[in-house]
Amino acid sequence: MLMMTVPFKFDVPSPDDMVSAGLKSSRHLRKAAPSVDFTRKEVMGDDDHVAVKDTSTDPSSSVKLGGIGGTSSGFATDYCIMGKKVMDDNDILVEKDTSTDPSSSVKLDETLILDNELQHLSIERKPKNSKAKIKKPVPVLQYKPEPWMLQGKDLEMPRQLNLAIVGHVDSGKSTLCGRLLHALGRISKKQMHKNEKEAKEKGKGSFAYAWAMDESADERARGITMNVGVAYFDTKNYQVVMLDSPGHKDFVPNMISGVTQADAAVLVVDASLGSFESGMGVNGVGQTKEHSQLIRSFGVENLIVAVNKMDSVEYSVERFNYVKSQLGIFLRSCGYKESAITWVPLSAMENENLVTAASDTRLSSWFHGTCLLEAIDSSAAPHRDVSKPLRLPICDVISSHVLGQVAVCGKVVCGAIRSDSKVLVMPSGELATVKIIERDSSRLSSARAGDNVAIGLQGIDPIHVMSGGVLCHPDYPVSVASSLELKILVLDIIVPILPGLQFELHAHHAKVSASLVRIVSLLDQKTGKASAKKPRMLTARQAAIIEVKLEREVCVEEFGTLKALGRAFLRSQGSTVAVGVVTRVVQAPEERAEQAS
Ligand SMILES: Nc1nc2c(ncn2[C@@H]2O[C@H](COP(=O)(O)OP(=O)(O)OP(=O)(O)O)[C@@H](O)[C@H]2O)c(=O)[nH]1
Ligand SMILES: [Mg+2]
Repeated sequence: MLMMTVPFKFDVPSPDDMVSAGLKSSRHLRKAAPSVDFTRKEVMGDDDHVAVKDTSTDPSSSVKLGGIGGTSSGFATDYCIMGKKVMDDNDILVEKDTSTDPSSSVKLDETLILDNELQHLSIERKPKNSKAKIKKPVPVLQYKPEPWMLQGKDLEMPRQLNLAIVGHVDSGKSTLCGRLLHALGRISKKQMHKNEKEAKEKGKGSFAYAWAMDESADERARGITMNVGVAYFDTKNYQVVMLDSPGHKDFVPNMISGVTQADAAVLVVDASLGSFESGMGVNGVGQTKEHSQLIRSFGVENLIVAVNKMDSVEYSVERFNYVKSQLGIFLRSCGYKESAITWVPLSAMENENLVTAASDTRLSSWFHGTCLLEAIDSSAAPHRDVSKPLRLPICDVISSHVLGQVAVCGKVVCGAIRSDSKVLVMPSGELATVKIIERDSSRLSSARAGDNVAIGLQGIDPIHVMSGGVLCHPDYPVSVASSLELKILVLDIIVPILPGLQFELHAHHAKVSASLVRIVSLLDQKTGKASAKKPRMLTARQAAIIEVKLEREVCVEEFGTLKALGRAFLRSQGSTVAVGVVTRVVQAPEERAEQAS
């Protein structure tokens, strides 16, 4: 039985909120393209304008696509994609032990993958007529994909690869992204020249390439990335959706939210003396480690490690080997297999080993592996699951001339969506008609699992559409939880976790205040078995089953049903205290009553 708890409300903004509010949330902006200026309410773009609804801070606020960087980048201009955070697979083997706790619904003999997808979000408005159109759900087992989902000319488009760029602050992530885009012709000469000139004028000449990604005035003034930036480029095998994450520790929530959609990741480390060490946390917590853990918890199994700034160590093979051995030990401890890590020494600044093999003999004399672009192109194809009913977690809600008054952005995590079909918008339970589907500004008639798209909706009041919600197949609504049972792994915390702890729970793009109702059982990390003793508290590195009460209903699925919607991050006082997976969804009472009737 659940303990009664008083719903938790943040009377002061949480550290995560303060970070996000200052940033208008960690939106994924389409970088190197006409961008959203969050400091202004309205900015007209050349081709279109976009209004971005930031339901987290001001439901009525809107901004329009404009051109901080002008429209000369050669990128399409219609809308911006926003997204936020993530966590993933820390494999803990857990065996079911119903003998100790029959109430726990932990699936035995399963590999626990702690996955997490977070996006900053705070939904203040309660939709009217909650769950108005939800029919009695059809059991998912009865679901069969329709023929159009498995064939059609849209399937011939290049596959998308959502690529997260992560790593310690100042390791050169944005510079690397900018360099890649420039080398691949995605940034015009004119735009590059402008960035160089302006960066120089501001005394930040070395950030000229990073400015292709860091477009806001704040980011440029501080010389750090705050929001996750999105840019596109093509390889032989993929259309890559590049997600440039912030490395600064204050912006981990944004990083998490940004990489929630990642299929693959590039971990950028700074090879220069002292910098690699600080990323590893020699003088405190380093984000090289934190990001590697988080990205693993999101289910990203293959990692490309870009050992950057090799120019600053004279392309020394000894330094590269040192970085590789030190970081390699840690990555293996996070659960990455040796064979799943590709090591690429490079210099983003000097454009060595990015899109072609190194030309500097100090590097080419000893490194004969793949350049970064080849490594990205060789990434394993993401699994596209169309066998399950449609789930599209809403990353953000926008409106534009092209897409219409109500449009959403996000990645289809399973199933497929087609123009002119109906979708169920959860958790409001309202039906809407899909009018437009766009992928990187190209119009599609349908989109399938794995596609990162913008969807224009019709026949729905915007009040019923919110980030953190989920577009579903009308007959198969996603679960809506008011309480959850979670299997968690506690991170390196100092203050123990006790029942009653109030925290923020992040699941895909949803964020909600929650409280720890009880610790069901402690799990032995080696055997995965629940210990007989009822723990009073949880400390660093412990694994446990817990029950949490949510202040507001959230769309989630059990991890065993759908991984992408079954991951959760627990954050308190501005840091991630635990990562977990949903083992049981306790549905909202009204929904249970409806289903019973
Ligand atoms: N020497 C050298 N400096 C580099 C290289 N790549 C980036 N830098 C410099 O490192 C600094 C930080 O670069 P950014 O690209 O902003 O780093 P970042 O990882 O995006 O930083 P955050 O997003 O704030 O975490 C800038 O001054 C860059 O010029 C490189 O290959 N060699
Ligand atoms: Mg950056």
